[in-house]
Amino acid sequence: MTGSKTFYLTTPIYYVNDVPHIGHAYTTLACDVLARFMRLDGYDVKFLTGTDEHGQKVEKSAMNAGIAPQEFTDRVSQNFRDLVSLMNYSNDDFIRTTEPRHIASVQELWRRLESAGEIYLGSYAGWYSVRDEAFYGEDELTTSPSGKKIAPTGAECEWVEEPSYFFRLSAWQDRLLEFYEQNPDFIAPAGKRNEVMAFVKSGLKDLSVSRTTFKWGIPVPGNPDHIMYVWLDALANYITAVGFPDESGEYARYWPANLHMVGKDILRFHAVYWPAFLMAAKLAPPKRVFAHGWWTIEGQKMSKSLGNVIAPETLVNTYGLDQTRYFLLREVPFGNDGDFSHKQMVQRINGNLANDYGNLVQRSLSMIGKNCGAAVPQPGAFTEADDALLGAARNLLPIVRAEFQAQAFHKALDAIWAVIGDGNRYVDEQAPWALKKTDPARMATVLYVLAETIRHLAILTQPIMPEASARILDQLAQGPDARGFDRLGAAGALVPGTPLPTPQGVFPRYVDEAKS
Ligand code: ME8
Repeated sequence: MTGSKTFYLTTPIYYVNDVPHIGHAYTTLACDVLARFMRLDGYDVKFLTGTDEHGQKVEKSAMNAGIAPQEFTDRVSQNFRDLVSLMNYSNDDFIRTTEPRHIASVQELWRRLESAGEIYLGSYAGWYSVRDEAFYGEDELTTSPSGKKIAPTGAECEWVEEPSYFFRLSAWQDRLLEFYEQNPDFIAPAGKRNEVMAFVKSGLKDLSVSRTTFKWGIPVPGNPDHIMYVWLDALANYITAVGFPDESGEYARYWPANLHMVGKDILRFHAVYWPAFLMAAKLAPPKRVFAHGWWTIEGQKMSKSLGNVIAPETLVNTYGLDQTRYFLLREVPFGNDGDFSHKQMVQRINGNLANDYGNLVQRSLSMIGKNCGAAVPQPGAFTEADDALLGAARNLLPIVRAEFQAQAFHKALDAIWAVIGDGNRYVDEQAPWALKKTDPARMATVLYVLAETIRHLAILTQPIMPEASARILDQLAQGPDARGFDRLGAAGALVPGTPLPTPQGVFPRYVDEAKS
């Protein structure tokens, strides 16, 4: 760890009223993959996830379950902590908004906003959706056949009238637009940036930031009849986790965050409200917000009523952990919506993993095991074909790094798989099994080139598939110190004669039980 290059990235904090599904697993997975990549690339990383435990929605769910909100959140937030080990996430912290550190942080943020004159007391009358925990204007709503007011997200709204504090969001319109202009990478992908800018240009109203008609929230300092609007509370988790209000220590080291990863449903909160709150409190806004797309299941929206909600556990138990991690990030261009289908999953497992990557590793390593005394072979002079393959493997890091920095995970994987394809073609062309009799020295060179190529591939696939990549690196006798990106290229080249363990398959084929 260099200590100088830091990278702070966050997932949304998830509402505890739901059990985790593929969508939650996806967002945190994308962050995990990026966090692992940055650590291997020498960064001092802080990767945060957690749970959003206040608000009317959670209070209602607790009431329905017949227990007190705190007991309810203690119980259900565990589901999200369990997801961490299930999916092999490497987060450095897990924040819960009911923790004392968070309550102190949000109350201080409030005080700063209030003393800067950014918050005033008024009264709110308008439409509110508990499901979205969001206010809507009359013009945004439609009316259902039964006369209910429906938000653009499909959520039902109710009329709310109560005293409320307001944040002067309207005063931030121009400064937000200026901020977006000056920071063209702040919102990604580009299409989403345009949407947010159009929304801000259309005019911002002051935002109601407190409620009085229910109790499950953080009290407003100096006026405990009010609790804070759950989004003000929730967004502040990102500064709480780096020690705010203490602005030395982790805050100085990691803030502003390099990346808030979110789903497209909550982009507005992160790209409009959050930078406005921060700038109003004289704190630095984050550097980037990436809004990824939405998963559907076999072409349909995921919903409890359709009974098609996929639990991450089901995916991991059915297809394997690294297979699931790979599929989710390879199948869909990151940022676009995606569809989960069993057929596509099986195609990816059997095609990309078993036939392409697995086959390259297995046939190369088993030939080395059988024909080179189970040790790294001694290469002779390299031919043009050898240099071409090694060059492609050694050139991967800058390509993959640029794609990761743009959160184009699918493109990073495409680049890695292009070299896997080159590797398989090289094996076919060089036919080391034939060289065994005709030219054993050349066979040794070919197998060395393959082993060295595989070493590069396995180092680079670690962020996506940590376990499978570790098993490949074990088979190349590459210990924990030999797995960082600083070992790519000649620096970490395999040493001829190093004994190797017996090779074992890493990517089994998926066989549909119904068809077997
Ligand atoms: O909004 N496809 O929490 P939440 C892809 N507590 N991603 C999905 C998804 C799907 N079908 N469904 C959910 C909240 N997600 C607030 C956040 S942050 C300060 C507060 C993911 O539990 C996606 O990341 O409703 C989405 O933004 C998030 O879950 C919403 O989680």
